[in-house]
Amino acid sequence: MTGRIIRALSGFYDVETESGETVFCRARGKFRFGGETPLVGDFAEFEGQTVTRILPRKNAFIRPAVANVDQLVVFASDVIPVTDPFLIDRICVIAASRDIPVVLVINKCDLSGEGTLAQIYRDTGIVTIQTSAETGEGINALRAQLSGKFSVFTGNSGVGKSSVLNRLNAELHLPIGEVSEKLGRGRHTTRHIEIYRLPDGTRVADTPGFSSFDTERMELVPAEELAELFPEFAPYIGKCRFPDCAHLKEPGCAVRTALEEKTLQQSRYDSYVKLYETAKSAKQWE
Ligand SMILES: Nc1nc2c(ncn2[C@@H]2O[C@H](COP(=O)(O)OP(=O)(O)O)[C@@H](O)[C@H]2O)c(=O)[nH]1
Ligand SMILES: [Mg+2]
Ligand SMILES: [Zn+2]
Repeated sequence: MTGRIIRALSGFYDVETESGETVFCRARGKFRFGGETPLVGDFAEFEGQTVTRILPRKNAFIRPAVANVDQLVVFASDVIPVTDPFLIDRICVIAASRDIPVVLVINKCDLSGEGTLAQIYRDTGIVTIQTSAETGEGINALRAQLSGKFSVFTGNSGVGKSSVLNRLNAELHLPIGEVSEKLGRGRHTTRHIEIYRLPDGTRVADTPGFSSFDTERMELVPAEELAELFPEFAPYIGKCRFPDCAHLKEPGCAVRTALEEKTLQQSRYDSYVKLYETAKSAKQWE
């Protein structure tokens, strides 16, 4: 039989069958499918209660550890906790480099209204939805965006991923965390990755938030590929004086001109430069 792994906990797997049942499985022996560990989102063959084979993946992430993702939903907030736009940009670039669509959800808009993040991302070409798990604002727009796909919720702890998922399906009752007023940081209430079912074949994986440890170990995209992964840079690429312009300090740079004219957002450009420099210095150490 084949099914999809919807939960993984220390060597045990919940597998959803085609008929919608959940079978509790363990993996065969000391599990190594040619070095691959089964991931949440994997389609797998199983016999009885043993997973015997992982089917080829469309894509896979290590942080968060999920496979066969249709879209990544990056959660952020302008208020307790404040999301660093660099974290958003970093995730967007990794997803774009693998052709995985991204949706940016700016939650807690009941507390912040049209805040800083909405302004930064308005003209980036990134699909952005403002939501409130408190008032329900934007929840239907998000529901429409999720419909029929397998989406993975990601973002820093405490921004409201689990709260929004509870809003999307009132039967879930996922535990939510307190955000410490003092630290402005969320606690990691969600400790594992699990796929939840919504109507119309919609699937959503809730994941624990990122720690700084995770972000330090996120994969790097080669410096030369970065500019094309910022969709709003597109009109300027190829218009710089030097064909190999890195858009850093070169004279006659169309990207920097757009920045000076405020057509591009400083925050996005700063992320580009930071990612560029990180990728370059990592390469030197190789
Ligand atoms: N005011 C307000 N609080 C929210 C909203 N969404 C979540 N919270 C609160 O933020 C805290 C963290 O929520 P949680 O869903 O656990 O965040 P997660 O770590 O991203 O899953 C909880 O105290 C929630 O009640 C929202 O839209 N508005
Ligand atoms: Mg959570
Ligand atoms: Zn340039």
